[in-house]
Amino acid sequence: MHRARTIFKTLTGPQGQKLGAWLLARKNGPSVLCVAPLREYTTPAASEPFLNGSSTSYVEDMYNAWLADPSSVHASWDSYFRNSQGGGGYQAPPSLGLPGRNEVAISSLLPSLSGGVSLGAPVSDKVIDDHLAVQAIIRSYQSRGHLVALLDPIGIMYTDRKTTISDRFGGPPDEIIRQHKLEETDMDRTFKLPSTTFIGGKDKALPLREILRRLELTYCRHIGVEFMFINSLEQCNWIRQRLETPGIMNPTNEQKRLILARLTRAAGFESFLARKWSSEKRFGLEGCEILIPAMKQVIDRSTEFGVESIVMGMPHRGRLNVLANVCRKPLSQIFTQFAGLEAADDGSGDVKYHLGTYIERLNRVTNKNIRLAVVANPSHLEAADPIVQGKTRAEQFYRGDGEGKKVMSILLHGDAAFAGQGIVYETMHLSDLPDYTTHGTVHIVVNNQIGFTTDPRHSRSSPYCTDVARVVNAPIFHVNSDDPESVMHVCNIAAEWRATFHKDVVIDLVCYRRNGHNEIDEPMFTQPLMYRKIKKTKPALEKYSEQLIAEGAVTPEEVKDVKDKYEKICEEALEKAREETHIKYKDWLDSPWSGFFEGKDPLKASPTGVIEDTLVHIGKRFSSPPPNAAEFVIHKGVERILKARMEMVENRMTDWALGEAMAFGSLLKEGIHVRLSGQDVERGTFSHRHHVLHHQNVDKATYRPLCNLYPDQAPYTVCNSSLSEFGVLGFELGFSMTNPNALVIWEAQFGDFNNTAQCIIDQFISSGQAKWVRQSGLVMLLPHALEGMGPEHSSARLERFLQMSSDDPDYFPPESDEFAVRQLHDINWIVANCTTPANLFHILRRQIALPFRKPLIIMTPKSLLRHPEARSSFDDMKEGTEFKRVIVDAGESAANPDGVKKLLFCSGKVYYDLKKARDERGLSKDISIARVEQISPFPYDLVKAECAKYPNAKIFWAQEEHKNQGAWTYVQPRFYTALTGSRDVNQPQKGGWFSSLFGSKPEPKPEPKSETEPEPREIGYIGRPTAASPATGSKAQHLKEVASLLDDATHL
Ligand SMILES: Cc1ncc(C[n+]2csc(CCOP(=O)(O)OP(=O)(O)O)c2C)c(N)n1
Ligand SMILES: [Mg+2]
Repeated sequence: MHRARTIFKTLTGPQGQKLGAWLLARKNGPSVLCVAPLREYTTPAASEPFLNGSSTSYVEDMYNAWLADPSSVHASWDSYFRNSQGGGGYQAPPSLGLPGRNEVAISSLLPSLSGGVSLGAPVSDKVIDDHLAVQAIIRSYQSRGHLVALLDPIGIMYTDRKTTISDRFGGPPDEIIRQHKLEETDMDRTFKLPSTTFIGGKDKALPLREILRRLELTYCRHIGVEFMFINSLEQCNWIRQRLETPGIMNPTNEQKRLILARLTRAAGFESFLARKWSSEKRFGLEGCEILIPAMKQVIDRSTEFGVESIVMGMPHRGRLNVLANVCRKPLSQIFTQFAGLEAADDGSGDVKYHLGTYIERLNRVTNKNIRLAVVANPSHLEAADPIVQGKTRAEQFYRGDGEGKKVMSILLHGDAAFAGQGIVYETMHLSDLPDYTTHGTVHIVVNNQIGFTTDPRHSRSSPYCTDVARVVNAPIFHVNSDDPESVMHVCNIAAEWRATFHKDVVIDLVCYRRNGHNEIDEPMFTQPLMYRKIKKTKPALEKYSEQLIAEGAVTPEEVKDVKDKYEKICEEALEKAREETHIKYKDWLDSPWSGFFEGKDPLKASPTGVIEDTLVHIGKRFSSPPPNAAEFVIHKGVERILKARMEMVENRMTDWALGEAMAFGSLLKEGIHVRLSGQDVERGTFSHRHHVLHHQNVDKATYRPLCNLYPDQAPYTVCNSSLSEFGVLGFELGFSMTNPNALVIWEAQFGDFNNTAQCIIDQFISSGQAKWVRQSGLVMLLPHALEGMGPEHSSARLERFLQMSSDDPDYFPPESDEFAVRQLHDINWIVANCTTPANLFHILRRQIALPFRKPLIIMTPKSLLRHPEARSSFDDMKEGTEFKRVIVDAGESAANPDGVKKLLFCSGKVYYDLKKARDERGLSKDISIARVEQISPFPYDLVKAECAKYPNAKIFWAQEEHKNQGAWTYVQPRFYTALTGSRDVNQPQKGGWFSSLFGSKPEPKPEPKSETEPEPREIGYIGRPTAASPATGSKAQHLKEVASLLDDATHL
């Protein structure tokens, strides 16, 4: 109803309404709505009386041929045209507009239109109105034909929020019939076709009946297309041509057999699993088996257009089938996942319908090599979308595939998730941004008209689940998944669209879910009517087999043969799988870094210091205006910044921005691509960076100093992103997965905004390696510090990152030269809060120097960006220097450690406040301050040594964050371990299930045995009390809190 009502409205415009109503009124007569066999519309108009509208093109052809060579036409035409010359006989037909070559004007059709008006007579208003009405109807079909298209294989009116069963099958509703004014005779009048339709083929005019029939069959049968919102006429015409041209959808028998074979495999795979593991969850594809032939068609066609590598993302539904039948992952590996075997390699693994894969193989249809990757994903629907895009973009970038001709992405979606998840929108908005585009993605929606137990009418407010794609002008092809040939047709168009325009396109496979949400779920609890219908619906494979047998394209024996052969393949694979004793997570890796790990000592990092010449060179280039400074006008403020930078370089000093630039520049020099992405990163939120200089008088004229350091340097990408965290952080994570030899950095505008990307942090960054043996060296820069700016913009929620760190608070690893690197190797990510530009320089460079990759989370400063003390000398960055996990006090306290009464540990910006207060209060001898720069993994060894150095000092952790926030809860037990050694808190379970799983802990250190042995030293807390909010909104309160913190810290 909803769709029917909408199409009726579109047939408005005074005449359009009448004609549209007429069309629908004829349900008892030879209705144009009665569905003729699909391919009949490709036949030309039935009758072509001499000189009626549809044959005028023939006359014109003759005339043109005669003009070129009179002897080329029949003598009778020769005589006709000869007599007509100059005599007002034949002339190229006029039209209301300016007719193009070979176009037919309305007036030339007058005899057939209005019965007896002579040629050359003025065109009546009625004729013009009727023509305009016909044009409006054609346009209405193109715009809204999809609203009445027969898209739903189970006949549920899924866009209607009130009724669930379609009444379209009962004929058009009465309210549409009521309005008609035109008579039955109008149906045989011939109308000129506008240049915006291709339904005529070579015919430039058609009888109205035929126009409507062809439009119905194009737009209202099994394909419903939304494209008229696209602003480009070229693109609209492109689509119209591929849908409307008579004969465009005529698959050969060979193609039909291929579709059938693929459908057989898709269905065979699910039924094999169902039989072998009937109680296992697999999120089968039953009801949408067409997905497999569809994806293969998109891939085949894209390969023909030159694509060599496809990165795919998809949810649970049909995932195993895609791995098996699209990627052709060995079936035995898939079946092994059902056997409940232990893993042979590291990691905690994931369930089978989340794992990724990477396959390189020959495409048998195109005979070209193709690489297929399915990115591993968590249960969180759609979260993998930006990851796929980032990975795709990176592959394009490193291959120099600037237009996306070689690498492309395909994203699969469920109908409920596509409509419901905001990340879909965020990802869509990256699709056309210069530094984020993947030059077009083919989106395929498995639209089974349900999400778990929820109907569309309760899960979305839009008519279609795909409406989000309209924001990027992507054409949307809804297609009835029980019509395999229509599905293949839209797949071809989608692949060609992507290859032609390099823009996103959506295929909405309208299907059903034959089982419950998973195989052990009962759908009748909640969708009884729907499932009654589904039970009566024949599987698509059965329907299509019958169709092809009836057409004579295959024999029943062949159908059976294909089925049996696949069954045999599955059985053999299962036999092989049974021989396996372990599963290997590495078999499921989506981004193998071939060659990266080979030949490397896994515990040896390269040095991070660089020679002074390099620092000077980068510093000077970074501080210089564009080489053509006379013409390139930069802002006076930027000029001053550059000058100040240059002075610093001349004094062998760096501030924060210079330290960062030195890290980037030196990596670029070494051939490492650096990519910095995030909101306003080019200038820097705090206007400290200025990596892109803007000509003050010329639009788009920019200069990027770090791109111009060395002639043979690696590329530097710095790009302002869309205002998205979830999408962009995901994208950069995907980017970082492609090439280990790149430093990929995402910066949050303020650290607190990372929480809108929490899913990427939880599901991918912190746990990605454990679940999917996939590494990433992604860096997150999160501005963090309490600067009196209120509750927001103060906290990047350091505590959350630390809480998710996987190092054991009770375990002090064995001390050795490899202590630091081994800790890094074993942990899930690194969390740091640096206080000097030199340490920032080293920690960024260390990301690449390590023989493995770990995500790095850095709390970055705000006020420290310009703090006169937060500077580093070149001496701290030169060869032989390295990242300092802890920066110890080298001042007066260190000179006489025994006299020190208080040892303060802290991290980040608060150090400078503590130091200032201490020095101002004359306590430099009494209080020593150590900075923990790398908080996780915890520097047990250095903390232990520092505590030992000050035997008489009381030890405190000082932080500016509230007690339930910041690093305190993370460091507290670890200080204890640093001071007392490992503790076995698992002791009660010793020998139990957990210790058998994770191995037992080292023996605990004995408790002090005698009264003479000292009690372990305690660690005290100095900082704000617990609070619900990260910071106060009152400046006065903030200052009071700071004063109190400093008083506590300096109190002896
Ligand atoms: C972000 C998120 N929220 C909730 C869920 C729980 N969940 C799993 S499947 C599902 C229904 C998905 O429906 P749809 O997208 O239509 O896919 P289908 O299962 O129908 O193929 C839900 C709600 C989830 N996996 N991810
Ligand atoms: Mg669904």
